[in-house]
Amino acid sequence: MPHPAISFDDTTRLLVLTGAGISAESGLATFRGAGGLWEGSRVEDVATPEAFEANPERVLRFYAARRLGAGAAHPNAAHLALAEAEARLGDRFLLATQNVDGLHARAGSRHTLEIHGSLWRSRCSRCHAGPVEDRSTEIAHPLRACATCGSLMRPDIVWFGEMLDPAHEWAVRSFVKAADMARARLVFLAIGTSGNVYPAAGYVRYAKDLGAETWLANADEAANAHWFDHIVTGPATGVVPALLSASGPEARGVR
Ligand code: BJW
Repeated sequence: MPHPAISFDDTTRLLVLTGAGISAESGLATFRGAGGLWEGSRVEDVATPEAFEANPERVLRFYAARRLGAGAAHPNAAHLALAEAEARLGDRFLLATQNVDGLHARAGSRHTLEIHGSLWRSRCSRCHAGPVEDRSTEIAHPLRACATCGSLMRPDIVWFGEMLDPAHEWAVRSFVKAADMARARLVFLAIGTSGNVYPAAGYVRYAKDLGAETWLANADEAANAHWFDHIVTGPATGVVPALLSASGPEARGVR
């Protein structure tokens, strides 16, 4: 059975949403699968402003350990395939990633919205100084004081209950609307995400409502799977390069 592939024409616009699963084969743990727990806690109990207020050291150790892992990891074939698709499509390509690991940029992606922030920046938890670059991996002593007000620095990460950058939301919606207004073919592709966390999990519905063809490439079931026209089950490095191969055959063997 040939690998399924998305068909592209000269007008096709491609909106991609990635999640932790695309970095799994680079050696980085996902959030909700096996090994996705942090010291016995669910991600919902660690990645919140309340968790930071209650025990900042614990939360900062979590992010220092994540920097250690992400710094040692390398982009894989799926990250590289997205960078190559962007090089072919130019402005007709947009990548929104929920990942904070920076691997898309290291693979060469440029039109990327880091909608949940970045591991590699911190900002003040009180006076909102920053964000500033932060490459610290000191798990034993993770606390840092803001140079402006002396309060604790925190990762420049979007936690549960916090707003995403409105400019990112606007960029996603504008990309979809522009395709609709130009009557261009729009393809939405989600990769390696469980479809549990909003607003990202709702992008597929928004795109589909405006006529997009929707694809999901994931290792397992996703919570929002019912909104996808095509579901390709498998590891990202195995399926994404074929899905994006410009000259690939029309999709076959997918449901
Ligand atoms: C492979 C693979 C391989 C494995 N190949 N695949 C609407 C309805 C209900 C609730 C809400 C709603 N709108 C907002 C909310 C509240 C909340 C929310 O969504 N809650 C849900 C739990 C229900 N959302 C928010 O609070 C967001 N803010 C917001 O909306 O502000 C406005 C507002 C505020 C308050 C109330 C209402 C509105 C902010 C969300 C921020 C999420 N932040 C986190 C942590 C920080 C980042 C970090 O530390 O890295 O982001 S949570 C965590 O989940 C992380 C991820 O980016 C995110 C998504 O996880 P992801 O990427 O999908 O990973 P997994 O592990 O879940 O799945 C991996 C998948 O990969 C699996 O399916 C595997 O099968 C697969 N896989 N190996 C391919 N090799």
